[in-house]
Amino acid sequence: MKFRSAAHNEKATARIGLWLGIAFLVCFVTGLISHAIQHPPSWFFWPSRPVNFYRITQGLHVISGVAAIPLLLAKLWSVYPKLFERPLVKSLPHALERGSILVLSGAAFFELVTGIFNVAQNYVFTFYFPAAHYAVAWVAVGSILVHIAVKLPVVRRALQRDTSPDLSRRAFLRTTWLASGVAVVATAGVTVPFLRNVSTLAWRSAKGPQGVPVNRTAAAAGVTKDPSWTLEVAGKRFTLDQLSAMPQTTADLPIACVEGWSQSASWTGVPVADVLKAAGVQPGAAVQVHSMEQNGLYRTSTLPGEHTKDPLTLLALRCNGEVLDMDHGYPCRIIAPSRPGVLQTKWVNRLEVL
Ligand SMILES: Nc1nc2c(c(=O)[nH]1)N[C@H]1C(S)=C(S)[C@@H](COP(=O)(O)O)O[C@H]1N2
Ligand SMILES: [Mo]
Repeated sequence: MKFRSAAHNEKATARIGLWLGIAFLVCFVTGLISHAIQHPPSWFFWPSRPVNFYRITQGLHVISGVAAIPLLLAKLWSVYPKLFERPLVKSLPHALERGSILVLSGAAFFELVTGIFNVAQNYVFTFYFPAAHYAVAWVAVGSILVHIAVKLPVVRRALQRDTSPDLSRRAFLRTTWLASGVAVVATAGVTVPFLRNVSTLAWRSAKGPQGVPVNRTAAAAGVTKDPSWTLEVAGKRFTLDQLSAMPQTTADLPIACVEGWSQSASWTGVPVADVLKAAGVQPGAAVQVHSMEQNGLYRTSTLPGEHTKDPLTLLALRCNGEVLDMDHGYPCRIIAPSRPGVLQTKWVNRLEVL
């Protein structure tokens, strides 16, 4: 079969492939960062500043993933006649090449589809999302590298060849860029403030109490108001009145959920460093944060020393000028700069020094 349509043309394929490669690279690197912060290897260090650093890397992760969807579809469309070429296998290198394309397409689809379901908080799949999404990312990147190595001569030829201006190829490319751009603009408002009102497909534009969305409500977490609540820090106990009487810090800090939304708010509370000091703990100690939640994957988190030292790492008592809503973690929660939302533990009742 010979396809003569402009879409099925090496130059178009190579151009789209280049952009798809860039989108996947950004997505992969930002994904690795997010994974490392949540499961830090011993050599890993994540700075607490700038305060929006994680918000930006995670925003890029979601945006590059969304942009990759139209690019992947266009790329497959531009090569699909080749996918049906006969004979299926001509030689060993040819078999490897085809095999890697099969693995690559499968892994890429898996990543984009599970990612979209995840940001939509639609956990239809039975496997554990983070582990599967992380593992398949390596498969995708490995097969992309094989694919690039195999196709490099073709790509070079295609991008260098001085073809006469081909209006229908340009139209195909323009449609692809447009589709990618529309997909990004329609969703990026979940994390980019000035697009908030533009992104009609944003999965999280609904505001929660105090102007901040809620990921897990107190009811869902099985947490209720406890009049006898105290905060235990290295064996010492603090009442809410005692915490409220300590010097308070107010700062604009974002919640940047790994599920792809982020939003800044004004938080007021006691720096964790001050609470640790009041309990006689060495500054810069790493801390395990515990919450009143009994079950649930996110009822505890670890605050590394870089974060407990930072004067903007707060045990927040107030949000946007009001006493913390029950759903935002009343009586107190962690809000630390440049940290995934999943580690901003709510309903805190104990800081355990590690
Ligand atoms: N104890 C506890 N804290 C938690 C969670 C949780 O399930 N349990 N969810 C986390 C997640 S995933 C996010 S994104 C933030 C969201 O905070 P918010 O609901 O106040 O917006 O809280 C974090 N803190
Ligand atoms: Mo989250």
